[in-house]
Amino acid sequence: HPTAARRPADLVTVQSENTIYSEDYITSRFVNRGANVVVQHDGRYVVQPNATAYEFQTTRKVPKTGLMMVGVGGNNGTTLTATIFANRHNISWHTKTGIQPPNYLGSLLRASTVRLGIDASQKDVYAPLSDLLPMVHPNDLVLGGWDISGMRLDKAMERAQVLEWDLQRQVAPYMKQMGSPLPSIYYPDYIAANQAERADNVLPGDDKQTHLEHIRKDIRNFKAAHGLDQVIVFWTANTERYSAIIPGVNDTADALLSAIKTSHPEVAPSTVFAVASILEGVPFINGAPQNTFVPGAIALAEREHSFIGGDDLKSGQTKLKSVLAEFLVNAGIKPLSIASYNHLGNNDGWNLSQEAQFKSKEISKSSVVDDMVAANHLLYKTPAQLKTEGGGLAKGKDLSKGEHPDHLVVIKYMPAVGDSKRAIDEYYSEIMGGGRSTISIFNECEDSLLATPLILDLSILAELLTRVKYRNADEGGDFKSLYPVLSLLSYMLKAPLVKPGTDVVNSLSRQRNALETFLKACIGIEGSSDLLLETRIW
Ligand code: NAI
Ligand code: DG6
Repeated sequence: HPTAARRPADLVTVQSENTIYSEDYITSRFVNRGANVVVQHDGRYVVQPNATAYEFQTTRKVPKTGLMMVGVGGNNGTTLTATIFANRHNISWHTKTGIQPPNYLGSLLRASTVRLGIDASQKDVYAPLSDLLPMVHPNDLVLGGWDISGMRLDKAMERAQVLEWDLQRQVAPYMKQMGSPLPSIYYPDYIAANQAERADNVLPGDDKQTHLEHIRKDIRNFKAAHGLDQVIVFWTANTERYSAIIPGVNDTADALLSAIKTSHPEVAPSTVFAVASILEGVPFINGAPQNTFVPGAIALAEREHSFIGGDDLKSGQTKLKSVLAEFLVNAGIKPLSIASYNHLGNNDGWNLSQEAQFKSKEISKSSVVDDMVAANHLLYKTPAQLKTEGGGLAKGKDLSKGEHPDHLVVIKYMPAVGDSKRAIDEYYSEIMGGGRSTISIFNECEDSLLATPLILDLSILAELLTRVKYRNADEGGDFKSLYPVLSLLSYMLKAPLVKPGTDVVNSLSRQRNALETFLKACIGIEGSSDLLLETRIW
């Protein structure tokens, strides 16, 4: 398939003493500016600005990259595979409204731009985000993966009922050529019982160590068979129940490895895949909500310097929530309750109709407003304020983490609507003088068409971040890899995994800003583009 770059490399070139282009690397200098703050007893804030200079070094050669999806036979897996074939082979299809060309709408990298600066006539200049640094093009990803359902991919695409028939018809021969997914790990109590009927492609036995070794070998074989430089492993399989965190079982790297050796029941299939990827040194991303990354898995990733990212794709309702909740709180309006309902009729919805799997999703969907609420103690009292000033809140609320809006998440399985999820949200807020504001939202769209571009963004960014190294500019020394938990991927994730002990950022605008700032830093551009100082002075 075509792998030649369709556009010249380094479309964005920075001319500055901060940026050096060599044959192999882009090296940039970036000053990270922050502030240390001390809140005094009398409530005053004492702020000391700080600045640390870093150098970033990005390898320019884009590796030949494979994407191995766990759950490749599902709605996301087949939709992504078919979409890449459509784009790669420039397949358009007939719909009732006309001819639809292929595209990657919904992908931050392929369908959004970033402001670089102004031109000679003071007009803003925007470039595609994907042009900032050399990145894998989605069309060039070599696809493969596992599924507990052995259905051939063309048939699995049909089963998913996501794509228009005329598109399915045209990509089917390519999907057929890919054959059936690799057999996968199936521990029945981790996913809903209703999934058992499709589990006809499973690794034999229940020895978790053998399963781990099998998956490691699959990754190596895939890499060798396709002559790949890099592989990304992506969990887009069913949502699992949470694993219990048990000291001595999954709390440390060694405990987790020996729990796999002894086939402990609290090691999930997704964790076996994560461990396999970590040990193979390939990035692993969890697109579902369960706690795949038990503390032992994170510790193992740290020890092996292997990249991980997660959890759960932030595609629709939650993405909007991470905008709206921030808008309200930052506007000084106080959400009192947020009620989110949705119903859908795809296999994901069916799996989530079982309590334990719903619980995993409920947790990831509910955590998304926490940081916004915590950022405004004028609206929401902190635990310390509650202690000194008193609570005065509704009964039956857990105030140990401070004041918080009521937050309800309901998901119902409704077979008739298939992949076309309906999401209904109500934001009920307090405004000035005891007034109330109610915002209601109804959204309907194909779930998998929102989710699959995120799989691409996450995979492509994860690959890129493996090629970025850094060092302290004043101290010098060797360039080092980034910290293994790739929190820069947060924009695409409902419950972002971050370095233990650091704060999670859920705000969509802050997440995008962080990513954009980082990519710009790698080419030596710094500064807030939204200040627009030149437009505010004489
Ligand atoms: P799906 O149910 O259509 O596909 C999941 C696939 O995983 C199925 O083909 C199933 O046979 C397979 N599977 C289950 N356990 C497996 C295992 N241990 N190993 C290999 N394969 C296994 O679901 P869909 O819609 O593709 O979603 C996939 C995941 O992504 C779900 O966990 C879902 O909650 C999550 N997600 C989906 C979003 C969406 O909008 N579609 C958005 C956010 C997250
Ligand atoms: C129903 O909530 C099924 C889920 O898998 C969601 O569709 C998925 O997590 C996307 O959620 P959201 O909140 O980002 O639209």
